[in-house]
Amino acid sequence: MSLIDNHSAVPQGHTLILVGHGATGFWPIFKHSQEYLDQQPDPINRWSERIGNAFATQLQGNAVFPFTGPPYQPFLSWAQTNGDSFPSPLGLHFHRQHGLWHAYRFGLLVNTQTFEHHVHNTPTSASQPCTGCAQPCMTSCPVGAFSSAGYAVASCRAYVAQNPNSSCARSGCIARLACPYTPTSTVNPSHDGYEAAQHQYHMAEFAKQVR
Ligand code: B12
Repeated sequence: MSLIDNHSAVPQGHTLILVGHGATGFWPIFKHSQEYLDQQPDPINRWSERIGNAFATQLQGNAVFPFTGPPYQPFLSWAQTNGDSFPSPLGLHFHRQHGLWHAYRFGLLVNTQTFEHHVHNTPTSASQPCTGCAQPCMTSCPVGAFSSAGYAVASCRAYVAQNPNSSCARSGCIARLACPYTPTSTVNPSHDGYEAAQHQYHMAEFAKQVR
């Protein structure tokens, strides 16, 4: 059942809190979780459900998840509406604080009244450094998967699947890594902040999807 019926509008009297993370912080916690360690499929989705539903219960609200679908809930459009992010040339969104290295894990739909003293719903505006950038992200993909025509998912996936020892598969998407912006949330500015195991996990999951 969808809590947000038309897949975009937040019901009146409710506030949607998007919960996600930048490059750092998530993996050190997640890698010790029961979901990661139990070797069952979709550990991040199951972790997100456990944590998201627990928060929702505490806040007497409901959790929504980015992976429920198709049709999928428009997490990135929601983030953009709030001024948190905007579409980068890659299609991935650029977050005002985390650059290209952010992802959402769940949303919390709560009664606004419960939060009226806590929620400061002032939309912010993500700065747009892509505009003046040489955009090395668009020219660094080994199979040219990103162009003005969009994202060639099949070429990207085939390359990663057939080249498990490539830089993309071992150290993360080269196009995403080419972004010169240093996230303010990254502890070590010379690195995107993901652990190698985190890159490898995400790229392996991506490579094995049949969609
Ligand atoms: C289906 C899907 C995919 C598909 C197809 C993507 C596509 N081009 O259509 C596949 C499997 C290929 C994919 C891949 C990846 N995805 Co993906 N994906 C989704 C998912 C589940 C649904 C997208 C959708 O149809 N939404 C419905 C529409 C209505 O939502 P929307 O907000 O209005 O639409 C926005 C997106 O379509 C976005 N968009 C447009 N073009 C592209 C291209 C890319 C590459 C991406 C990621 C997004 C994107 O712009 C729209 C708004 O401006 C979302 C989660 C979600 N619920 O949105 C994650 C999501 C978009 N993916 C995400 C990520 C991180 C990835 C990967 C980088 C994962 C990885 N490997 O680490 C890869 C990209 C490949 C790479 N080079 O590494 C993040 C994006 C975060 C960000 N910074 O922008 C999301 C939001 C998931 C999350 N938990 O946060 N993904």
